[in-house]
Amino acid sequence: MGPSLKYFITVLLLLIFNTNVFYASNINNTTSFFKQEKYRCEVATKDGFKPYPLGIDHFRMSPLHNGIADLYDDGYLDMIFGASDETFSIDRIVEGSHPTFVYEGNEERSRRPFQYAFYSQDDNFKLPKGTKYLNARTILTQDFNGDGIDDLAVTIWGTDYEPYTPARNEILLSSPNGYRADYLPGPAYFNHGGGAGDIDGDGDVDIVMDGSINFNYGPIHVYINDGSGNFSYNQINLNKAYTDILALYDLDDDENLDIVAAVEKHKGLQIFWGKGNGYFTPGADIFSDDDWISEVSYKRGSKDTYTRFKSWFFS
Ligand SMILES: [Ca+2]
Ligand SMILES: [Ca+2]
Ligand SMILES: [Ca+2]
Ligand SMILES: [Ca+2]
Repeated sequence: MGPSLKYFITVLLLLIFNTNVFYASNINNTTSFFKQEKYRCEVATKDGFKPYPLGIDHFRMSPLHNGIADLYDDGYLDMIFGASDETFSIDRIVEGSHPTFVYEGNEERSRRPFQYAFYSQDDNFKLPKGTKYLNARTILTQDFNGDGIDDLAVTIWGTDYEPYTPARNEILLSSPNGYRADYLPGPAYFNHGGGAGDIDGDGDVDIVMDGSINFNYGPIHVYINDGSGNFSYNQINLNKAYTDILALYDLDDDENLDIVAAVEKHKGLQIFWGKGNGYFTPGADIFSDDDWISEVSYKRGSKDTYTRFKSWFFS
C-alpha cells in the first residue's frame, strides 16, 4: 500500500524575526497565503461567515480539501469543501490504517471526480461549472488573470488507494461570463501541496505545486503566468524525497519568494531558495520529527528565533 494524504491536522509555524520591519518585503503580499490568512480571519471573527450546512454533508466536510475565496468579487466570502470520505477505501478502514476517521470510505467519491460543495452567504450564488474534483488536496486563492476577482488553483491527487490513478492539476478563472475551468499544463501526477505568488517578480501571480508518480520522489511543478492566467510549465528537481505540503514566503528578505516544504520521508522541513526568476536552489533541512505536517505557515518571531533558524538555513 502506498503512502497517502495526511490526516492529522498539524500546523507548523516558522518563526522569523526581522528588525527592519519597515523595509520588510512586500512580495509576501502576492501570495495565496497572505490572502488565505485574511480570509480565515474574517471567517473566524465575523458573524455569519461560518458555513452552516444541513444534513449529512455537514459531517462529510473535509478538514483538508477546502478553500476560501470571494468568488465573483461580490463581497460574500465563499467556501469550497471536498468530502472527508473521498480518500478512503473501506478496506483501509478495516485495516486500521486511518484510525482518526470514523467514516467508511465512499466508493463513488473515492474513485471519480464529484461535485465539491460551495457554501456562500449569497443566496444567488451561482455554482461554477467544472468544479468536480477528486482529492483536491490544496486549493489556492489568488487573482491569476489580473481582473481583481479571485480565482482558484487546485492540486489534484487522484485516487488514494489501489488501483492508484494520478490526475492533472486544475484552475478556475474568473471571466465576464462566470468562471471557466481548465487544466493546468503538465502531465498527470499525484499532486499534493502548492502555493501561489509572484516568484519571478514581474507583477503577476505564479504557481508552484508538488507531485509524485511513485510516492517516493517527485518534482516541483512551476507554472509561470503570462499575466492573463495562461501558464507555461516547468519541472524542477530539487528535493531528496517527496515534497508533501509547501508554502511560499520570502524568508531572507531579498524580495524573492522561497519555498518552505514539508518533506514526506523526513517528516521535517526543507527550504528552497527563490532566485527571483522562477527557479529555486535547495537549502538545508531544518529539522525532523515524527509529526505529520499538513500545513506550513510562517510568522515573524523573536530575534533569537530568527538567529537560530538562520544558522540552520545556511549550515
Ligand atoms: Ca463571493
Ligand atoms: Ca481573476
Ligand atoms: Ca510572476
Ligand atoms: Ca527570498
